[in-house]
Amino acid sequence: MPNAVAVKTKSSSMRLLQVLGGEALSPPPVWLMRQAGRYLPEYRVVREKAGGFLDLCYTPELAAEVTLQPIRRFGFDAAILFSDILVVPDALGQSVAFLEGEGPRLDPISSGRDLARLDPAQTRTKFARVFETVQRVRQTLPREVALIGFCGAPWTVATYMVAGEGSSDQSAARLMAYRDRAGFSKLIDILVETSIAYLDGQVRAGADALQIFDTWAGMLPDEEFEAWVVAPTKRIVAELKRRHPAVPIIGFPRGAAANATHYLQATRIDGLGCDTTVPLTQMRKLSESGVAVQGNLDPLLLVAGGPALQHRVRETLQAMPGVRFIFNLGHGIVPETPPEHVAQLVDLVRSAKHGG
Ligand code: 1CP
Repeated sequence: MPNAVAVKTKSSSMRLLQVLGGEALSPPPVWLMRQAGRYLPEYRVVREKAGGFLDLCYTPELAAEVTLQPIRRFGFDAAILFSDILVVPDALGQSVAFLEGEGPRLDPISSGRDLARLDPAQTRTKFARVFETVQRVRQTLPREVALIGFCGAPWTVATYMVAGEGSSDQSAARLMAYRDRAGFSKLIDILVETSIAYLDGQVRAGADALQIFDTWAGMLPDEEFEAWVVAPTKRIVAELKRRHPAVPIIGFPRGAAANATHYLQATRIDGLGCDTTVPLTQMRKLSESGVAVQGNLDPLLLVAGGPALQHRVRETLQAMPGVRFIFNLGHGIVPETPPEHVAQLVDLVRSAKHGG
């Protein structure tokens, strides 16, 4: 049975929900990962005013403003809550800092004993600020624009919690998982439970759809992929579906195309985020398993613009007639992106004629 059957089209005016609920639309709905951020001058103004990056995430008035900025400027079909996946460890009590130009720094968790530092009960105050942002945004957004809530998947969030920073090979988390399976498993359990509470609160506050970002899903051997990517995501999706059956969930297991069919069937997500390496023909095939597919333009094409961008957008749309497809990037917008190229992209997607 296609996963889509369970999802009702909550509001026929939201094109994103129509596609996640089972329809193929032409032109497809379009939004972009990291559509709010440093490439927008109006974001940089608010960011200065907020002080630290986490202060921005926890100030509902400002976080709501930067969530809405790309909607005003480009008219996307969906807004994504402005926050960060590392709000979860921060709210749990692990110290998180964003260093200018260097990325996040956390006080690393290196063994099961360090887990005593994490306290799910204390997440309430900080999460409440994020939920207030969701509420404010939903009140202001046009009816036809969907609001996407999100969290990082437990595996991806754990890679930052264990290494204390971003890493290209996630070796610290992979090693902890081999050396201290019980401790690592406990960390993943805490993240599953906390992510459920976090996403549940976002839905109650007005989020129309959810995305689970598993940015670092792509480096694991199959048993580890099953234990740390598939199983935790499945638990989160099952519980959210039990509480909110009409709210669709998009999974984004970046770099894991080889395992995508298993991932989508086991987790029962409604939408599959595809990274830039997934061939368009494979995206079409994946959609036949009963999910909407989302992606997967190379973010660097948005920096380059011009004929290369036009060519690829056309190719993408031509590959998707009749497919439940959401136009997006294969990973987040980079700060060097000229905003004019984003406006061009939205025009290209909206004006293209493709079958379907
Ligand atoms: O200085 C600044 O303004 C900070 C830059 C920034 C921004 C704009 C960070 C720091 N996070 C964000 C916002 C953000 N992060 C959103 C907002 C909504 C949107 O517009 O999309 C979302 C959904 C995220 C998710 C996120 N944060 C992910 C998953 C998606 C992805 O891009 O892979 C990850 C891995 C993070 C961690 C993170 N936060 C920020 C940085 C620089 C990083 C990456 C660190 C690294 O590993 O190098």
